[in-house]
Amino acid sequence: ADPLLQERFDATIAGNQRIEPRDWMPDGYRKTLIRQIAQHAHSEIIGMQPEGEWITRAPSLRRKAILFAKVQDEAGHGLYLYSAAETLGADRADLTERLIEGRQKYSSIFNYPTASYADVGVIGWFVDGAAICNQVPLCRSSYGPYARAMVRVCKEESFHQRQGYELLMTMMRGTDAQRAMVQDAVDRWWWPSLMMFGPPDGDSPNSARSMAWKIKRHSNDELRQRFVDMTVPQAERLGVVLPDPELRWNEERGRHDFGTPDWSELQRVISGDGPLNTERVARRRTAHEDGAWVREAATAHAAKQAARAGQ
Ligand code: FAQ
Repeated sequence: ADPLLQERFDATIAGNQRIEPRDWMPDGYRKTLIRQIAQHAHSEIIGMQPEGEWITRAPSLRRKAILFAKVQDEAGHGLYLYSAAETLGADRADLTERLIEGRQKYSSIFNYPTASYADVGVIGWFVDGAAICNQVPLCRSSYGPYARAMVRVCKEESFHQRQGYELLMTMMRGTDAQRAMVQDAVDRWWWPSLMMFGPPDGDSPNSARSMAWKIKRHSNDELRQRFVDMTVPQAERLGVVLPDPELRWNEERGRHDFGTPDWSELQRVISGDGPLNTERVARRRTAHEDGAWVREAATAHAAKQAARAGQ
């Protein structure tokens, strides 16, 4: 690389300025961003499925309208993120192929089943809560289009988290059976939610470089800790027990101590062997194939418009 270009890139990063699509950037920086942004986009799109399954079974019109809005927001997030990846030279059709062929990852969390309507609430509370912890710092990520996409995404995630918590509050005011459903969902989602932040820092091969480039602003363990500290008082308020006997306030650190997630489970789920990996990807593949006629029609329409404009 031209040393002057590298120098300018380094100075931009050091000065907390933004790298923009037309700026020179090292190949590794571009590749890392495409990897992370594509995985993030895929997560939003696959992430529509666990809750989407409950749209036809929502307990009231109000809950149905809320859930519709949330799942549509996730589709929107996926689309902003694919657009951000395109500014780096990635091709959207190619990214989708990689996802449905299992060559590109998406978040482990979306491979778990949703057993009851309480799961919709707990996903909002935990999964969107974890997404907020992870993504608020990404609003200061060094790559402009990614950072700007995160601003709107985070605002919508806050609404998602609140709707989940409000749903759970309502269920906790209900019957014993409803309270048991909430506790059961909390028990099943707690550890997988902690795994969303990625492997522990010592086993996170990408972290050091991504942090030096200011793509990531905090380590996986730091963000996991923030999530625990944020969630514990919310659990108390709600009246549920987080399923970790080692969870307690550490006066000296001013933070919570907590147990160790089963990292072998995370590795299994990431490598494709989670409870619903096959079903999630198959559903995405079917949706993509069923949508072929829409893409063909849109392409034919665009070609006609272009021909007309050229006349
Ligand atoms: N699942 O070296 P690191 C949402 C992979 S929120 C699957 O630490 P890195 C909102 C990692 O890719 C969820 N794979 O990697 C929503 C890497 O593999 P590679 C999406 C994981 O990138 C809510 C390898 O392990 N959010 O969608 C996971 O520095 C409700 C080694 O890991 C984002 O994507 C995992 N949990 O840090 C939607 C946020 N953890 O690529 C619907 C942006 C790690 O080398 C409903 N991404 N891996 O083959 C990030 O912040 C980072 O990419 C991390 C991983 C923190 C996820």
